[in-house]
Amino acid sequence: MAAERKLKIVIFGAFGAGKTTLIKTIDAESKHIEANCAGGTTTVALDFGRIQKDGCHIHIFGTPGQERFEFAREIIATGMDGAILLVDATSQIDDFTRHLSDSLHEAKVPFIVFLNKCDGAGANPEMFCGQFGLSEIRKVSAKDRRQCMDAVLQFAGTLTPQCHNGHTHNNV
Ligand SMILES: Nc1nc2c(ncn2[C@@H]2O[C@H](COP(=O)(O)OP(=O)(O)OP(=O)(O)O)[C@@H](O)[C@H]2O)c(=O)[nH]1
Ligand SMILES: [Mg+2]
Repeated sequence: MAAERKLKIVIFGAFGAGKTTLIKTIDAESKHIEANCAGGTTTVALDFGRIQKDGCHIHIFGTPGQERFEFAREIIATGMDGAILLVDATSQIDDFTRHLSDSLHEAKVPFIVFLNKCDGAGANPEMFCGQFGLSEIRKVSAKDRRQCMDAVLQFAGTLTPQCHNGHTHNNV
């Protein structure tokens, strides 16, 4: 019997960048712990979704974007094989997004930047050129299932599962 491959991918990003939306788009059965907030919702614990493709089980965790939930991000990040930094391409890059990018570089975790909300006229993806070192940057809309699946699966294909002993890729 062929061995099953398992990957853990964690999505980081500032408040309202679209992390929960992306996970809902790629997995209709995904789970979310959210609270009401200013006419919408905000993640107060985590999001969890799954994709299964060619014998590979990809577990995707979304983190809370509010800065005060740092402790939750640290717990969710434990043992991740790769990370996606989701950035709202309709606004300027903020300090918190820079902090997340620096932390992921320091943790030496493979990560990719998704510039989100590129479906909208207000998106300006060009302004992010050179903002994330050598990390790959991809334009997406978290509301477009095909785009999100392609982007996540292509990234997952570049990852090697880690030994999940709880000591890898922490402190983001
Ligand atoms: N037009 C457009 N709107 C989007 C897109 N992705 C997310 N949104 C909207 O952006 C808002 C915030 O989306 P969420 O998915 O809740 O953002 P989040 O990153 O999970 O936010 P926190 O959990 O609070 O950090 C919602 O109103 C979404 O509908 C997108 O690709 N295009
Ligand atoms: Mg959320």
